[in-house]
Amino acid sequence: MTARDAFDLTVSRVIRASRARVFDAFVKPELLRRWFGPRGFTVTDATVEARVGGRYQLSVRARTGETFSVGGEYREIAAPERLVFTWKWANEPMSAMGETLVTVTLSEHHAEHGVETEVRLQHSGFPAPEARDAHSGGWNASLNHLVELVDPRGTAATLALLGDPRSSYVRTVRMALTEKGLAYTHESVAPRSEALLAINPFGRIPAFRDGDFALYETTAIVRYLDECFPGPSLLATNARQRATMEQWVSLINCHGYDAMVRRYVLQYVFPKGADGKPDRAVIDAAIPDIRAQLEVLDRAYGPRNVLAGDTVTMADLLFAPIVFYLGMFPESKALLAQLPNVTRAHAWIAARPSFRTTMPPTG
Ligand SMILES: N[C@@H](CCC(=O)N[C@@H](CS)C(=O)NCC(=O)O)C(=O)O
Repeated sequence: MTARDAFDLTVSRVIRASRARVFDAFVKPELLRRWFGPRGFTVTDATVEARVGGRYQLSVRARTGETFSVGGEYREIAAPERLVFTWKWANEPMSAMGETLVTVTLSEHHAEHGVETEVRLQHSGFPAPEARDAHSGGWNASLNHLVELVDPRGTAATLALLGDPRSSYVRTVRMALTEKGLAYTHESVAPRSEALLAINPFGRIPAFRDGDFALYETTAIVRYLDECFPGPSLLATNARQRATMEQWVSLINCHGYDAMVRRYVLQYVFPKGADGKPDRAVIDAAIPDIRAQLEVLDRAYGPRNVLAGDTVTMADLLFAPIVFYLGMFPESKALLAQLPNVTRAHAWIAARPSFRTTMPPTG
C-alpha cells in the first residue's frame, strides 16, 4: 500500500434502484436536498450546475444550529455511470485540508428482486489519515439516507432490528420505531446467537443496524432513532420533564426489569424449579420488590397516563411491555388490580398502534 492509498476513502453500497435514479440523486438539487448529510442534519442550500466545469455548493445545518458548507467543480459527468467532482469545505478547520476529489462510479446489475446499482464512492487526496477517517462516518451516513430515498423499501432498506419479539426490550424498540413512523426489518434472533454476537459481544437483545452502523442497548437505540429521524420526540422536551423521564428509565433498567421480568416473569416463562415448575422461592422473594416499585409508579402517574411530560416517552415505552407481562401471571395480576393509575395508564398506551402492532407471540 502506498502512502497515497492510505489517504483515500472508498465507500460502497448496493441499492435496489436503477442506475439512472441513483445518478439523478447525485446531480439534482431537489434530490440532493433529501439525502445529503448525516442523520439529524438538514440541507439548507443545494446549488448545482451539472456540467463539466460547473460548480456545486451544499450547506447543511446540524441540530445544534451549526452550519457547514462544501463546494467544488464537476470534472467529469458521464450519466448514468460516472461523476467526478472536487470537494472543498468552506468552514474551518476542515477547509485547511484543501481540495480533495470525489469519484462516484455506478454499475447496474439485474438481481432476483429487480434492478440494483452498486455505488462506489472514492474520496481521494486527503492530506492525512485523520482527515480521511473524519469523512467516513459522514459518507456512510449520507449513503444510508440515499438508500432510503431511492429504494422502494424506504427506511426498511437500512433500519434492521434483531431480537426475539417476546423480549420486552425488543418490544420497546419496536414501539419506538412505530411511534416515529419508521419502516424497518425485524429479524427474530435469540440472545447469544451468531447474528446477535456480531453486533453485541454481550449477546443480549435487541441489536440494531442503520446500514453500516450497528448499535445495542435499548436506550441508546431509542435515543438514536429520536435524534436522527423526524416524527414526535420520544424524549421529553424541557429539562425537568426530561430528567423525570431519565429517572424512570433508570429505575426500570436498574431495578424494575430485574424484579419484574428477570426474577418474576421469566420464572414462569422458563421455569427452572423442581419438576420443571417455577421456582416458588424466587417468585416469593421478587413480589415485595415488585409491589414497592409498582406502588411508587402508581403514585407517579397520578391522574396522567404518561410517566414524564405530556406525551409518550422512552420511559413509557420501556414500562408498557413489562406491564403487559405482569398482567399475565397471578401474583402480579392481583397487584395490578390494586393499582388504578398503573392500570389506567397501561390501558391507554395499550390502545396505541405502537403497542397493538407489536404484540409478542404467546406460548
Ligand atoms: N441493557 C440491555 C438489556 C437487554 C436484555 O437484558 N435483554 C434480554 C431480553 S429482554 C436478554 O437478552 N436476555 C438474555 C440474557 O440476558 O442472556 C438493553 O437495554 O438492551
